[in-house]
Amino acid sequence: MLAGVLALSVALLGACGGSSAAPPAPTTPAAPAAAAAGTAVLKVHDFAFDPLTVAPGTRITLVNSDSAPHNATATDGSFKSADATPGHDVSFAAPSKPGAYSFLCTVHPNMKGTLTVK
Ligand SMILES: [Cu+2]
Repeated sequence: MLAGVLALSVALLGACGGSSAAPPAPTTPAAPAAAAAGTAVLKVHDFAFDPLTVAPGTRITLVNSDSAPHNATATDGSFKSADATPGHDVSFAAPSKPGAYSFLCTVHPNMKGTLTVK
């Protein structure tokens, strides 16, 4: 009986320790900083855009917290998002050229914002 317990212990130790099989490689990109690179969130709430500064070409997600649809359309035509209906985010690419881009929501043209690319 004692021998059986010892044998079991040895087996468990062997299973835990000596295996040369590598654990799953730590390739999961869990770092928040890395995930944030190249993407940004443009928040819309109370019929107003939050100001946003991004790097050229950043993928911007328009997150709409209002009960009406909104979009972000550059007044110079350099970008245009689809309509973000409530609870349905849309994304678009920031211009590749640095600058301050005025934009508006074509559903509510009095909604204006500025996207800074640098
Ligand atoms: Cu709107």
